[in-house]
Amino acid sequence: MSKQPVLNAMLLETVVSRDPPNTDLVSECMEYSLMAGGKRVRPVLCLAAAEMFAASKEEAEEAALPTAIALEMIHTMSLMHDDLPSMDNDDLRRGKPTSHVKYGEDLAILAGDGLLSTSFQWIAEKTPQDKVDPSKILDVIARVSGCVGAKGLVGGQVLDLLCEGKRGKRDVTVDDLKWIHTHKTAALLVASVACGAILGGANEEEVEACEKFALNIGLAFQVADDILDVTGTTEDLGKTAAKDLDADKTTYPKLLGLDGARAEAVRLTEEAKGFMEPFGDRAIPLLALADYIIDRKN
Ligand code: GRG
Repeated sequence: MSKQPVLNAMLLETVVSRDPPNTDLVSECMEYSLMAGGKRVRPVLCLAAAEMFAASKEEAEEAALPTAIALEMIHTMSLMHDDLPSMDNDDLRRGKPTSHVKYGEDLAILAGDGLLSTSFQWIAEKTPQDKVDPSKILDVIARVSGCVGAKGLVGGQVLDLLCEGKRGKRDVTVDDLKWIHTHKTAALLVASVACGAILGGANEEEVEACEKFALNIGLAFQVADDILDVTGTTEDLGKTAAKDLDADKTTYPKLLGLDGARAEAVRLTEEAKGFMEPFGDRAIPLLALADYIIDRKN
C-alpha cells in the first residue's frame, strides 16, 4: 500500500492542533487510535476508485484525499467504540492496548465522537470546491453519513450484539450473519469505493457498478476476517489447528466450515471482479485490492 505515508501524514494533521499543547488528552487519544497501525484499506480503496475515473492520479488525490481521510477516521472510531467494555470489551487491538484501556472509557468515547465529527468537517472543508462540484460533495456526505447510521455500521453492530446474546439467546442464521456484515463491514467499503468513484468523475451507472463490486469485497473481507480469527491466516487451511469453532460468536467458518468459508470468500471476490469488467485495465488497482482483501495475513 504505497499510499500509506501520504495517508498517515494527513491523518496526523487532523489532530495536530492541540490546545493547550500536550495537555489535550482527547486529541492525544484520537492520535493514538488513528496511528495505531491500521492497514488503511478504506482510504486506499477510495483513492483507487477515484483514480479509475479521474484524468490523472494527481487530480484523483486532490478530489478524494479529504474523503479518504474521513473514511479512516470513521473506521477508527468504530473500532474504538466496538472495543469498549459495553460492546466487545477488548483489551488489545493490533497488539496494542485499546483506546479505553490506555485513556479510560470516557476519553475513548469522546475521542471517537471527535473523530466522527471531524471526519465530516474534513470532507466539507477540504474537498476543493473549485475542482469538485459542490453537489457531488453533498452526495458524498449523504452517502458517508448514511453508511454510519442505523442502516449501516450502527445497525450492523446492534444485530451483532443481539446475536451474541447480549439481550437474550437467539439462533443465528447465515442470513443474520450476512445482514450484520453487509451493514457492519461492507457498508463502509461500499461508501469508500462509491465516493471515490463520484469524486473521480464517474457517472451514475459507473458508481452503481462500483457499489456492487464493493459490496462483494466487503462481504469477502469479513469472511476472510473470520477465517483469520480461526487460523491466523487466510491460506494454509487444514494445516493450522482450528482454534475457535465452538466459541460464542457465530462466524462463517462455524456456519460453513473452513473450506466452505474459503470457497465463499473466493466466490464473492470473483463475482466482485465481474462488475469491474467494463473498466478494463483502469480497474487493475481495485482488482489487486480485492485479491489483497482475501489473501491478507492480518
Ligand atoms: C460509526 C457512529 C459509529 C458507530 C460505530 C461500534 C460500531 C458502531 C460498529 C462496529 C463496526 C466494526 C467494528 C466493524 C468491523 C469492521 C472490520 C472488519 C474491522 C477490521 O478492519 P481492518 O482489518 O482493520 O481494515 P485495521 O486494523 O487494518 O484498521
